[in-house]
Amino acid sequence: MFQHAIVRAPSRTFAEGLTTAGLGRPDLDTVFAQHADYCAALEQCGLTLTRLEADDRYPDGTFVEDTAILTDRVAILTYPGAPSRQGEVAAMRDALKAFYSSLEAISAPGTLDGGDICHAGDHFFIGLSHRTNGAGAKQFGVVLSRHGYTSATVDIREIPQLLHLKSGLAALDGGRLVLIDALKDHPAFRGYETIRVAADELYAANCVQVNDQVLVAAGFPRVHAALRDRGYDLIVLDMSEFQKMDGGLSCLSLRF
Ligand code: CIR
Repeated sequence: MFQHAIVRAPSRTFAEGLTTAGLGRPDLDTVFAQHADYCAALEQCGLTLTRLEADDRYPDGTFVEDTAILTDRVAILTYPGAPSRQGEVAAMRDALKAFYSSLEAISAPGTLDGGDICHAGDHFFIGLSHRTNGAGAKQFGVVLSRHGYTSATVDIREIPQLLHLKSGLAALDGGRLVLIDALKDHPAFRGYETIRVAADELYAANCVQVNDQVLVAAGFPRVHAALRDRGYDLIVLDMSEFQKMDGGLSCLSLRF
């Protein structure tokens, strides 16, 4: 069960962040409203929120997931692959000191974004992407094995729709995978029960289980039906403004 989440309010410079989506410029009032709804949903799931202050220097700073990976045994600060985002880690380091006695960290020449890390129980999938490089993935794998976790890498660099591995993959109940068709044949996912997401609902693959509920983006009825059929209780959230900046549900918090 998760008890806590760390979130960071969107900054007023949010619309200047990195994006490839081509969906237009986000409307700031709507961004703040959608973020408030997201935070309320986490609280509805029983989590206590630590809210980091917005920082106008970091337009992408609200996507806190990319700055750390939190596990039962260790917290690992990342070194984000986008230079404009590397300064975001400092505020996360300060926040995590209250919860973890020791912090590990990825360092140059390694780069790694938290969005590329998906864990199913004690096993981690590490996306090799245009943000997470081989050195970062290797450093991360070494830290994991020192703490008794296993891992496998998944190269997504040839899948243009995916910024991060978790843009197309989510793990539910520690072992059931929600994944897009483009990932279905990857050997790392062999043996797992899967819920498949078709290309036209790809954005909904980035769903998040928080205790007894699953947060899922609004507007993707087939993914909603597939999850409900398996008994999941959904909280459906409008994510339109975050989608414009390539961000999904998981990116907006760190849950632990
Ligand atoms: C970026 O390009 O870094 C941000 N605009 C979006 C980050 C999304 N994060 C995530 O998927 N974990």
